Amino acid sequence: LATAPVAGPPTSVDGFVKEFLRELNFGQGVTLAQSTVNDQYLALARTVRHYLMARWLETSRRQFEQQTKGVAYLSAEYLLGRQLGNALLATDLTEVVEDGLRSLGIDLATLRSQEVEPGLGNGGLGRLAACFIDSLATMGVPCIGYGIRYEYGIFRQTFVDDQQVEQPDGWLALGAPWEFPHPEQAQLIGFGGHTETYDDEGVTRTRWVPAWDVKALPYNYMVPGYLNGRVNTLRLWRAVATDAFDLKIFNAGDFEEAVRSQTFAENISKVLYPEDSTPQGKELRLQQQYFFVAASIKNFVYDVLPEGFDLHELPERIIFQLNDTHPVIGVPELMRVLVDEKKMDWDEAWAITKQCFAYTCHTLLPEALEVWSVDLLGRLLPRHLEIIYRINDEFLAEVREKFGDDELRIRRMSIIQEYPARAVRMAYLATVAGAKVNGVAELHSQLLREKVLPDFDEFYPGKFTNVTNGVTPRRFLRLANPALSELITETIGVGWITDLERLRELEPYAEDEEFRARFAAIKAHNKRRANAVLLERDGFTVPDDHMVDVMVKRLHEYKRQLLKVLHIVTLYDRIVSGEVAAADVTPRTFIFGAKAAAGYAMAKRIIHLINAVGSTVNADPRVEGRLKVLFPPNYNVTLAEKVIPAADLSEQISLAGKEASGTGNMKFALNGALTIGTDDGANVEIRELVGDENFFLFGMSEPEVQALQDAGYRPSAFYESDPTLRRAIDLIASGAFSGGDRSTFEPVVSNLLHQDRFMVLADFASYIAEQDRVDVAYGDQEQWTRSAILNVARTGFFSSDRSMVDYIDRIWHTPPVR
Ligand code: DL6
Repeated sequence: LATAPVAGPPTSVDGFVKEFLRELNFGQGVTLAQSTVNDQYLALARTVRHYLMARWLETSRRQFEQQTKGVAYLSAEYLLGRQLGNALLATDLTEVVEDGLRSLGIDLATLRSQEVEPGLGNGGLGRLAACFIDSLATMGVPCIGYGIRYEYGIFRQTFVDDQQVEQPDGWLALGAPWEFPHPEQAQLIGFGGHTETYDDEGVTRTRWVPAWDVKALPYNYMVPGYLNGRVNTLRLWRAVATDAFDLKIFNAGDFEEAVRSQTFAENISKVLYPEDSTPQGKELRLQQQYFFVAASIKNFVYDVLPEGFDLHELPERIIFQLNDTHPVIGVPELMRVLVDEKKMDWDEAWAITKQCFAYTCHTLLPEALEVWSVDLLGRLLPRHLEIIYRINDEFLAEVREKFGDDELRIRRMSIIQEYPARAVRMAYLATVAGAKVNGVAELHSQLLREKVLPDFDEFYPGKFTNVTNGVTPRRFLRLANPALSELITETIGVGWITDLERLRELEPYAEDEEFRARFAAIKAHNKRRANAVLLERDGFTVPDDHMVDVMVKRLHEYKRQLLKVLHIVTLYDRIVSGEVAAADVTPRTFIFGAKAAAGYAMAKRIIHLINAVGSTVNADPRVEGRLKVLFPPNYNVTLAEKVIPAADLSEQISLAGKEASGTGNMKFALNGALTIGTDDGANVEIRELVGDENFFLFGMSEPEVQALQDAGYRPSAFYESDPTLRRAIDLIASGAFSGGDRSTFEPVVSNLLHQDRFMVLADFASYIAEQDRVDVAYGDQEQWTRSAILNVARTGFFSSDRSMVDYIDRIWHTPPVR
């Protein structure tokens, strides 16, 4: 197998049926007549796997043979979404499978809905990682994605009395047909203990003596390229105890104690931290980070590289891309491996390490920049702390050399923060060690350089760069929107699926009446399709003639779901107060999707408020047929694929300067929704590309935000001077949405009036005015559809394939494998 190309199974309908029945019989151990939907789904997944297997083996054989430079994408999160549809697309098997299953009386769509998506990520950052590995496979670039196989992914959200309740997400319970465990490639990962020096033939060396260790078991997943015969690998690590249990203690009858170490070890990969943009700073989290990064580096150095590989050539062979600061502990780990294990000279090792890492920052919120207390690090990873200290000493000596003894600057730039507690600034460590540092949209990269890391930008000219995020057109257009994909392909050919800029060729069709009619019919079709899903999972639907206005993303104050709520309350108030006749209001359904981190109290209150406003609005006959608020719980990739193609309006309303990029904004525009948004993150680039006339811009720009901040922001001043705003806030405060209870949302109201960190009140008037323009624009359906088509035609730039080209050109310099 290592040398011969492997033949795949037949791709005829008959061939497929045979393979499928074989899997059902021999894999699941059931006859067709006995089989459940889950049996059939598992058998189908395994059958499709067969079709990918030859390509997978062949891809890794060639990558090994050619030893070209590859990417090791280190990410604590991969928000993959369902696998089956993507695997069928990548192999062009959808029709064969559909026909084959039909001949057995089975509906492919039913089996597809049986799949539980692996929710191994929180939001944008994890989904971005999934898009990137898809693109790299499609472009034939060697890449291993490394991460954690969480037993429980992002929690399943339910609502009880309008409030979020988190349920565990046991995504593995019904079987995990896409994974390949490789226990024989397990790695031992140490923790705690102490370091000691010893004499190694006249050289004093250090070794780390960990106090305890866990085993990291790799689970491989296929990452199929689109119709190109390539399959890359995603390798996720699971933690297990080195000794499952202590038999002596077990025999003595203390069963709990006997398995204590097992439970302790397995906790490391038990559950995803459900935090987004607010890191936890918890010991288990650091354990997770070190666990997966150390296992990945060991795996690469000891198993992936050929025997006898000269580690001085490591930078020509691999780039470890750090997806935010979560994997940054990999920097001292590689140093430890090179210096302590491979006995390399420190300076040589550091020269190599600095070329092997690159760092992507995904935030601007100061509280989201990870720091680890020196106490904790020293206790859990004593050798790594020593290495970090030395890196810092040498770095600060260089700073002194360049800028003199400017103590303030030294303190500002030190990797070790002294106040309020001694801690390691992981973003600084990543910046010092990274060959390149990038932000994820033009504005974000600019602010990163100018505001977050200005000293470093000055010290390292040329180190900072930008790569604007992207989304995979396979999943988010071709799979999610089959009807639009068909129209596009019929109009401009299929090339757009791997060359999304070709969507530009659609531009002239915005003026074609027949094309517009078909485009509009597809939107209507997608709304019906979303309705069928919503009806089945949540029991509600969007009325036929409504504008579909969607805000789906993690719940965070900076994203400003509250601004959206104030808009809804304003529209509601206009009608019920008689200011506007219901008949004059554009019928709209507002769809929210948002999970709040379990420990983020304000975010959970906002979810409560959205649901409460929804309950009141939806039950009020005065606004019936005009306003509707839907909040399907448990928004995830699977739901996104149905809701986004149905949207007319995309809400991207964060305070300028706070959203690093956003990727939902790209998915909506690509699927023909118009955006109402601030000049923030990638919205800026979307607006520039689609044109001002096809984008609803509102709110302060980032410099205006800064100016208001500097002048002293007083939210109450806006409340006092804007009667519309006052009415909306007073209505919430009055208990109108909480059964008359004024206390329920008092914390939300009082936060808005007295703090309002993200300036909801300052942007309110501008938002309402722009929303009124949206209503007017929606009244002209022909023009609206023109704009929607132009949004699709002009947003090909946001393909993650383009992001990958930028990473390759600006950071990685990795060629595709022949
Ligand atoms: O880059 C992916 C994604 C961006 O699109 C979002 O704007 C940004 O909020 C998100 N960042 C995080 C930060 N988490 N941490 N650390 O999730 O990244």
